[in-house]
Amino acid sequence: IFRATKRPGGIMKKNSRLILALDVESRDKANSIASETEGIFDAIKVGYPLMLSEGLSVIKELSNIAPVIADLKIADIPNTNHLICNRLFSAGAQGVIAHAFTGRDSLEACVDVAKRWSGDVYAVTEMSHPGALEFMAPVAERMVMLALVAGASGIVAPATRPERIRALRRAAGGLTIISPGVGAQGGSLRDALEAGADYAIVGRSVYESANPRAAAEALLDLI
Ligand code: O7E
Repeated sequence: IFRATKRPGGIMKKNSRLILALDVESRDKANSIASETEGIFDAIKVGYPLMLSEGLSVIKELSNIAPVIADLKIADIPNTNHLICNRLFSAGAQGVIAHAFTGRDSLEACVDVAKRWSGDVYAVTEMSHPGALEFMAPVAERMVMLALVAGASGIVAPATRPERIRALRRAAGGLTIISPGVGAQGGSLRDALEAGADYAIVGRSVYESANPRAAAEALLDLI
């Protein structure tokens, strides 16, 4: 049952291997940080904080600066997932984040829509916070297998636990691994990349910095 229908690697262009998590709550702030750091990040991840504050139109705006990954951690029945993904891709997202725990049919619904838009789906397996050890970590490898079977482009694995990135990389084969938890949550950029992450996701340590461009460049220097 684990015959993979994956599109390994996805379509994101691998350059700096850094993704900016833009969890600010105003369009102006988002645009100014994205512009200041233009050219550094391979993608910008936009989530609930910015989309609930400013609406989906921020996706198109920011995608003039870098490809946008819409992070609503989609976790519903297949039909609803289908509708959500269509909204996000038609708003200009290049990728979406979906939970894997909802099961194969729900994840496949996201992948079906993504394929139509030539976009990416990244499946959440094990999250970076301590609470992820309660329910997610024990079944994370199974969720990676599900991501492979469903045809996702990649998975999300925790920079706070590089040994888990290593284990999930073994299960994930050629899937792209994007990894949050660097900086504010205590994870090390180098350790995450060395453990097998393709990209590190960085938020507060850049957007809360007095000089976001310098903070981003300092990360580049570490790679
Ligand atoms: O801690 P920061 O400020 O560097 O931000 C990390 C970002 O990654 C933030 O948007 C958070 O919601 C997200 N994230 C995690 O921190 N841990 C996870 O396990 C998963 C995500 C996430 O983005 O998942 C989708 C890629």
